[in-house]
Amino acid sequence: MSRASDRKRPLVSAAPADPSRRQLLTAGLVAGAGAALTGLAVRPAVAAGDPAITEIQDWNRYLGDGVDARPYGTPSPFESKVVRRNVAWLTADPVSSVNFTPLHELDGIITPNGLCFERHHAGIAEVDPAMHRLMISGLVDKPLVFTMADLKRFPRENRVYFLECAANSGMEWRGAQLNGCQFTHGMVHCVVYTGVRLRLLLEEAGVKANGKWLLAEGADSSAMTRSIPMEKALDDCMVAFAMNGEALRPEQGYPLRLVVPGWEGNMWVKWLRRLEVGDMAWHHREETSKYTDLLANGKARRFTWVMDVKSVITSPSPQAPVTHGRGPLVISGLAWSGNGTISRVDVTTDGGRNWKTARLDGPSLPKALHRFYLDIDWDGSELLLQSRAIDADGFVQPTKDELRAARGENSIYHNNGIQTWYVKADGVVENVEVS
Ligand SMILES: Nc1nc2c(c(=O)[nH]1)N[C@H]1C(S)=C(S)[C@@H](COP(=O)(O)O)O[C@H]1N2
Ligand SMILES: [Mo]
Repeated sequence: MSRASDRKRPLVSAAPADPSRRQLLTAGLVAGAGAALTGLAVRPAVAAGDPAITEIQDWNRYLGDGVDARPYGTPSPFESKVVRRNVAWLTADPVSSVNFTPLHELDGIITPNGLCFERHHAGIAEVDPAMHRLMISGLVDKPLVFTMADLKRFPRENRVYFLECAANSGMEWRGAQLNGCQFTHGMVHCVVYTGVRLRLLLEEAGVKANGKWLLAEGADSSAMTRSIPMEKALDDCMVAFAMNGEALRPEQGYPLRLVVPGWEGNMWVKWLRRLEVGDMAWHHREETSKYTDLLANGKARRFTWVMDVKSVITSPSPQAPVTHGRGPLVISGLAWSGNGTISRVDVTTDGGRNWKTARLDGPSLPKALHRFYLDIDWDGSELLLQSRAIDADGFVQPTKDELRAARGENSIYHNNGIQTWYVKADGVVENVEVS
């Protein structure tokens, strides 16, 4: 496997955080947070003569748009900074590239459709659904071709799943690099999928006894052929035509995508047009150098499909600094595991000396994002914030040092190490590492 030829390897341009300062942080940090609050004493900052109270605003004076003005609603113009962003130096060309979910601006567990990160190998295919077909071929009793209308006559189901690119956090393997959870962790999204259980379609075609693998292929010009073991295909995979209640977005594979719950994003083939049943993994034929994890000794891990337990604090974070000074502070973040549900998230404010159990809030669904909070009374001193997730199978999110000890620093994929945010006294937040 040739590393230089891997298009996903980032062209590192920024220097990692200054190691001398990192030591200083570890040595000199004073625990900055008091006990978690039960009743919050938020003292609203009301100033005498506040124009928001004393002045009549335009929206109070004039009629607004009518119900015919916005047939498809979009966010308030005041939210215009909440957008997907890319990192220009990361890839040579935006057509084969990635952008990132603005995790620091979101709450709850569902990613709005227009903010789901995009990863394309050959740009967005604009597919006419009337011309779209899904073919099931290969080692089956009865090869089948479905139209979209055919697929919508199968019993359907709704499931909430996260999708994480295996390269998420891949730029952080050698040290803190990108200043914001949008960039360090934003290759993940979580939506409600509506679709048909893949098992139903495979049963319709009748998989032969030696049919052990599926080759999934997309209709875009990259085709994005991926091999999927039959046990997974028959377990919880879906072919989905809707996300968050509406048709898939073109960016996410309209009109049809494969859903491979808990497994790395590259297998979730978009614009899905063909499923070929075979007796061996296509990996063995043509893809031996892709989606492997290169170790320090030159060997590579392969077939690392499950996305490991992981979490990140989304606020405060470098793009979401603390602007209100000391007092009550909501620490909020996301946790997820490809194994199932999250059973616990611990949060530290002092770089890992003391941990508190965060409050998981909202639905706890297997292979979906989980939202956690820790409500603290910030005394205004420096914080080193970290979160550590534990999944229902007992897997504990490792530190970055533990990961590097196990895998070296040549990897791109599967970096689920604990993230550190350095909150300064003025509320500015920076991506750092502590050891
Ligand atoms: N047909 C097709 N499917 C694809 C891709 C692609 O380029 N073409 N990219 C894959 C990769 S690497 C990832 S991480 C996910 C990203 O899904 P998203 O764009 O919905 O975030 O789609 C996967 N499916
Ligand atoms: Mo990916």
